[in-house]
Amino acid sequence: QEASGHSSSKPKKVMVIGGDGYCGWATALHLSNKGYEVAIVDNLVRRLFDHQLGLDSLTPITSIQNRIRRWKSLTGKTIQLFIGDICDFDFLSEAFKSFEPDAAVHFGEQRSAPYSMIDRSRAVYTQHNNVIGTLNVLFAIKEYSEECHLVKLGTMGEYGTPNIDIEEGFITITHNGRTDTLPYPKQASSFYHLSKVHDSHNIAFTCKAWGIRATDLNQGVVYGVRTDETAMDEELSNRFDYDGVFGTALNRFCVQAAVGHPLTVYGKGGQTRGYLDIRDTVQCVELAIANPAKPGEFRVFNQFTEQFSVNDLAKLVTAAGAKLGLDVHTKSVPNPRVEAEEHYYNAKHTKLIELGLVPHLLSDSLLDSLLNFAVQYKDRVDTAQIMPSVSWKKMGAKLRTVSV
Ligand code: NAD
Ligand code: USQ
Repeated sequence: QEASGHSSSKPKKVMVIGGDGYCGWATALHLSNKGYEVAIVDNLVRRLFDHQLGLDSLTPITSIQNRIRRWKSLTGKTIQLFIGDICDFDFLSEAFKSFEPDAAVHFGEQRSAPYSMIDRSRAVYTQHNNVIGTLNVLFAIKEYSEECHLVKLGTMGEYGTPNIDIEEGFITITHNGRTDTLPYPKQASSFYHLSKVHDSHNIAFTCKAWGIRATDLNQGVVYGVRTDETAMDEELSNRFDYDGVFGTALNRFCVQAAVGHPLTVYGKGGQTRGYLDIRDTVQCVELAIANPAKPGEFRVFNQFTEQFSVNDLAKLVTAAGAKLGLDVHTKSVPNPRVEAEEHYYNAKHTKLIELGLVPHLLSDSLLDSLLNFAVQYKDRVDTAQIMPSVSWKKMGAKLRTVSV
């Protein structure tokens, strides 16, 4: 499809910031496979968090250098690599000047809500890393690649759980007889989710002030592991987090079922969110790049395919486990978070479908394969990492050290 913006040429060069992470690695390979020239920018801090907290991916992952070498040897395609911190503007400037991207996909943030709620230092780190990193990307685009389209990973959690339908970014309100279309109200519920709200405001402002072209992808919770490209070779394996800090709901439940740990439903389990398969993450990002925002346009897409409550997920995993001979139980865990446990939830998600997204819906066969995958790696599971260890209410200024 032809680019819809100012320049009608198809974007060719894509910078994937955070390209060593879960969504970023799958996306970098997918775009490379589709013929885009790809550069990964990453400071590898996600690997450092694992070392600091004593965590590990369920799947063994090799170094980013080995990953890229393997990709080249299998496909003949080159991925450039810039190792550094996007909060360091000199580094980011060099990467922009050297690569000259047509699009920058920005995954490179601290993305765990529990991590941001460990203590003051982690809350401050998260907001500094995410907000300053994104500001630097905006300045780099303005200075060095004015035409570059920013595709920024936001989160459905920016909206919280209001008692009305959630729109895609904007809501038309009539107040005292006058009508306007305004940013949808934001009610994030962790210092991490709030960092995304701050990012969205900074991006919207620079689109207006400087004419930046941007797409904010408010993504739901991602599940799954294999994509066409990461499944090509063991050295291309993606990471898969199951621990109480970085693991997300459905991925965690599959690993818990595989090792015979009760499924950890927090509180009443009515917490409802939008979810999507990682194969759709890569598809959505590709669609956003191929159909760029216009100069000065701030677009918001809600990037998820289906809504589930945590109780729905537990039921689905229990039934899928039974088919594989796994005896799956659920345990209600006192909720370590502060969030509504029974609430209305109905979020729009039509804009990516209109651009051509064909969703991979959560199916029995996908659950079977995810569970089989978890069973395959179950000897690598450290069951001590499964229960949640971060409390929204108990966090404070005191530095929390990790006890052995
Ligand atoms: P991840 O932690 O696996 O990957 C993030 C990557 O960014 C890591 O490789 C990390 O080293 C890098 N990074 C972080 N800060 C950086 C910095 N200052 N400079 C350079 N690199 C930096 O996370 P993910 O699950 O792949 O998520 C990617 C993005 O998608 C995040 O912005 C996240 O908020 C968003 N998102 C993720 C999910 C999900 O379920 N995983 C859902 C919705 C939105
Ligand atoms: N939950 C459980 N049990 C668990 C884990 C989670 O009941 O073992 C509940 C949580 O309390 C929450 C819901 O499941 O109500 C989702 O939690 P999660 O950890 O799967 O997801 P979340 O913290 O929201 O964060 C993840 C990603 C984040 C992304 C977000 C999208 O880590 O980067 O922004 O999903 S969204 O949820 O739409 O905001």
